[in-house]
Amino acid sequence: MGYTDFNDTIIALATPPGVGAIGVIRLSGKEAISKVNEVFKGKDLSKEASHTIHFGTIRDGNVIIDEVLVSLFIAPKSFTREDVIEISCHGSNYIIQQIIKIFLKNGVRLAKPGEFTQRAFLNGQFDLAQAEAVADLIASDSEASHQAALNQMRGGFSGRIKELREQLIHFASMIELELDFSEEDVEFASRDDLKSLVLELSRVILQLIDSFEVGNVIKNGIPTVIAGKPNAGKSTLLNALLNEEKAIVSDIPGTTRDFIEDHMIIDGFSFRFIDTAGIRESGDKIETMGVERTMAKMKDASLILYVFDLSTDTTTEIFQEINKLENGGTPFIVVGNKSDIADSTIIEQVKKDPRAVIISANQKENLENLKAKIVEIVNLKSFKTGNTVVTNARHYQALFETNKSLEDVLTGIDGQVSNDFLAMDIRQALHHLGEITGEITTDDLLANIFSKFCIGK
Ligand SMILES: Nc1nc2c(ncn2[C@@H]2O[C@H](COP(=O)(O)OP(=O)(O)OP(=O)(O)O)[C@@H](O)[C@H]2O)c(=O)[nH]1
Ligand SMILES: [Mg+2]
Repeated sequence: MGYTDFNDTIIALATPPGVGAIGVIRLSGKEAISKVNEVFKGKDLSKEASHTIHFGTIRDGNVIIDEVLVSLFIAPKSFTREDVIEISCHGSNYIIQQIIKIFLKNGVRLAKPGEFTQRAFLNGQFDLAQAEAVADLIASDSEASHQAALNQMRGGFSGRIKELREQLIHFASMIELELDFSEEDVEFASRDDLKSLVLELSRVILQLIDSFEVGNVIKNGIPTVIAGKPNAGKSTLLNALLNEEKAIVSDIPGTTRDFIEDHMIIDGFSFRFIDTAGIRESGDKIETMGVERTMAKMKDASLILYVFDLSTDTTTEIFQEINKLENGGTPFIVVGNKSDIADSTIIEQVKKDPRAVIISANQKENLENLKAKIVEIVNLKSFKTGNTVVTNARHYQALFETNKSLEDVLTGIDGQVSNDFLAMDIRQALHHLGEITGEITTDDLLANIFSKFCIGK
């Protein structure tokens, strides 16, 4: 049985629960207009044009519940492509509950999570990848993640994939046709053309696969680890960047034992700053575990802010440490801290390294330069992107599987395997491609995707 029953009319609060200036309740389905008409006193909505707004009251019997504005969207010109009504009422929990209750009493059903978007998908408003982008768009909290989601919702890579998929379908049918004429040894599908199509498809898919790392980072924040020796001022720096006393600061080396992280948006990028335990040999078991975790975090980071205490570290120590960082492979910034109490000679020497920024974390000096440097490095890694990026793990998985099948196709062409094997591999690739845009779906898959949406979307 399908997840959606199209004969139902559904209702849900579309705005966040809780008190607000207004609340918007959304209905969608065949009976949306007639059900609202039963309790709305103002105008006969069945006689009104689409995309119009009407003032009136919602009544439960003779009792007025609220004065409302009703927006009318007549199928198919609505989000779900069904008749849709949005009731804007006063944003009190009581009013919202009362209004929804009236409709539930009158045979309207409470929407499941994501059911409005699911109906939009099933009615052909957009493909599956676009529907999923709706959820990402709602969840996006930075310019970059917003852009990636918006891009995808408006078509993104769906168009290109659809186009290549259609060409591949053409080849598949040609090869299957050849099977019917196998006695006669004809070739409808040029193997050279097929090969270049598969190579082109592979290229696009590999690009999308590569973009997943970037996409994932955009969605979840760029992991930026603050590391260095104990007492270097890492926690002070975290607090200064966040403008909040998030981590404990003290002059006792080894204060931070576990990592502490928080989000921050700089120049439209979402960062995940992670303060870590100071790196040193320690007899303390817990501190040693902390140091191990720091090392692991540094490996997974997109960027390391390596903090030096310019008032105690020597240049030899500092350049040795920089050497080690270079071997680690992760991009890093040399943060020379405590400029307020450090010698000018060491400051001048460290400054020579183009990756260095000299700051005073507790005096909040030169933090703007540090932020600019952070953004500069991130820009180099092209996390900001007008290009389409894959942010969705399900798409990533399907692309990965597609690519495997395409490799089989290529090996098949080169090894001159029989047509039925070739056709099978192509069909397999088509299957995985179709999973992305939703030409191939199962009820389980749909239920799984849409259940992650909020109710009312
Ligand atoms: N003068 C001066 N002191 C600073 C500066 N930044 C941090 N400190 C001091 O340095 C000491 C250590 O700071 P923390 O931020 O706790 O250092 P940490 O690197 O997190 O240390 P652990 O958690 O032990 O690894 C504290 O007493 C801070 O007040 C600075 O820019 N100038
Ligand atoms: Mg600390």
